[in-house]
Amino acid sequence: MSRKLRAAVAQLGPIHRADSRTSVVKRLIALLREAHGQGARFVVFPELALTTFFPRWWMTDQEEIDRYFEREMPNAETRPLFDLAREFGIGFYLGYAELTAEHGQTRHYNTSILVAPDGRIVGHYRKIHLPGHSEHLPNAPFQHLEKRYFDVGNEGFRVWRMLDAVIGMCICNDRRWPETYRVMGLQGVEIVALGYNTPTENIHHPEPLHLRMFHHILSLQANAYQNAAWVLAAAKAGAEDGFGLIGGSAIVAPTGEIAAQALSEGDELVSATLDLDLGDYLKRTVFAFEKHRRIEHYGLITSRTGAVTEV
Ligand code: CDT
Repeated sequence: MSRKLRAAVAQLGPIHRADSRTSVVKRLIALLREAHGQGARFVVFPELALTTFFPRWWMTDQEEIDRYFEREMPNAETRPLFDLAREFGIGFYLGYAELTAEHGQTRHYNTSILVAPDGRIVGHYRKIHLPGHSEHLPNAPFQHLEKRYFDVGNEGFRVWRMLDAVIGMCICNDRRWPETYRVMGLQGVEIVALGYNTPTENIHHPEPLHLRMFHHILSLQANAYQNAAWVLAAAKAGAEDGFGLIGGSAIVAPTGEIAAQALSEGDELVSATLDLDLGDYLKRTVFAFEKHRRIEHYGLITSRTGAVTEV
């Protein structure tokens, strides 16, 4: 008998700078109720789901920056979400900005958590591939200051067993890098959960708008297939204070096919029934890692960061 899991991605429309966390959590709760109505047992919320995508703003006052970060999770604002999820018996992924202290040092991470249906936080991931820049770009239409506001994640790409599935997490830009999925694939991942905030415009190069969506979905489909895993991707979408984010939240099957996709740029839930055994034939055949991988030829992947042409 194949293992089935009803799961959903909960896309959020824009969150403006002036929006309170309390108002955002009400929206998350409305999506959670909808997910429950559709029989979902696992819901993926976006990256930095509690606030606007603040790395677009240049800020120098650390107190102002720290207002976008959470010092504990759950906290007073998010507790109602945790409580209702536990009541419904729904597990979830939630992205937020984490402020913590490590060895006496203050750290800022772009974080996601995996919360079990009983309300326990079972997994924690800190974004590794931080995109953008750390200096002010006065001529750009907006900033992408993740390299300024966040430390690089220090916990690797891990997986957890929850809801009878092996679940891994990553965040936004991580989804463009095959290494992200392969490290999880080598731990037997069955579901990769991820949230994202992808601007409609590339501030570094004039890129046609349609390519933003194409590269997003291409990355999900290729990596789902190559690791025979489900990929559940939840966007924050629409215009936040006038700055556009792509939608396109999607559930992609281990075959690389799109099982469900959001149509709007607003709050929208899409769900699907995941057959967790669907990827097994790929793991036994074309992507039987233990038979076909040739690690003796992959050394450069971990010994070299940038491309060097020696010919
Ligand atoms: N949030 C985030 O990581 N956004 C990046 C923008 C990079 S521009 C190519 C993303 O990969 O979508």
